[in-house]
Amino acid sequence: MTDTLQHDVLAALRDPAHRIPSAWLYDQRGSALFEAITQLPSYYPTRTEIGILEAHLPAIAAAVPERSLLVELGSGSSRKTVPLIDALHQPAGYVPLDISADYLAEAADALSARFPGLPVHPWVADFTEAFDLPADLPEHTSRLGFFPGSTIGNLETGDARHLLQHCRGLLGQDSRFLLGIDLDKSADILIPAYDDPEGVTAAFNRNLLVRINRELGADFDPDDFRHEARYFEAPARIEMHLVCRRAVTVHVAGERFELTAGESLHTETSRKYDIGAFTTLAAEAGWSVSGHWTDAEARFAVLLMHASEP
Ligand code: AVI
Repeated sequence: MTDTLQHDVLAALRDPAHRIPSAWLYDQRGSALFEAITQLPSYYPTRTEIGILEAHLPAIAAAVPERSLLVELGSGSSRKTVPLIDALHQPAGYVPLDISADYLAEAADALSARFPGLPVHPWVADFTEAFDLPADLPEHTSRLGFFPGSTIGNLETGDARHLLQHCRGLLGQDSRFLLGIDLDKSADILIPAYDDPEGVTAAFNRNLLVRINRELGADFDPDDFRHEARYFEAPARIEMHLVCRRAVTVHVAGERFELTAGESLHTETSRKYDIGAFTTLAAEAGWSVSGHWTDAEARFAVLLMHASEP
């Protein structure tokens, strides 16, 4: 783990784009701060997606065969998973996938307690790489992938296509995939969602420097960096940056780096799709969109996809 963080941080500091993969934002404190972000008034995606699911779960569940196996990417917040399992017709089992074994065990225990008869098979997997499913799965008719939260938007387009393709292979013929995407919209809504007046997203972003100091013995002063959310139009996305307030010298793993005032570390990209563009991307990966639902203001969309014939 440390080796990979070190590799990614050194590579980012040596390269002028200074891009650090956003997965590193999620240490224990980062995950707690992200959870706090999902409750902020300006961060609309979580509550909007929950609203869409609440309104349309009966229609979604009706399109999923009885005794399907639910496979969730990221062991998720029970605020989305519990209502989905409640709505599905005799789900055969639940397979939450997560990179964090601790978080996974907690989420799986909570789900098992809530649905005592449901086989739950937690599975440690990094879905930014190729991954497998457990071998000892309960009998099922077909598989339903679930990837809520618009987390797919944090992947580069090519990586998103690969992940969808990989899931198509893992979930198999006649499978479905239920997925949330954040839609493009005015910067007046997007910027405050990623730069909230409470400063929680700024703390989430700066926590990455605290993590790097702790795990790599680096000497970043987080106060030297200002959080910035930038909106770009093509392709539509928000980028999070940590901008140097002044010239900074930093030491990481025995290497010394000079950053100038205004230079920034790019810590996350959050793609904002339109349904047509995402449908094309999904089709390239073997999925056809069979239904989509949005909120009244078309901020967020939930897509149900069906595996296309090979
Ligand atoms: C996890 N992911 C979908 C969030 C997003 O909106 O891109 C991460 C996040 N970054 C800042 N706020 C939320």
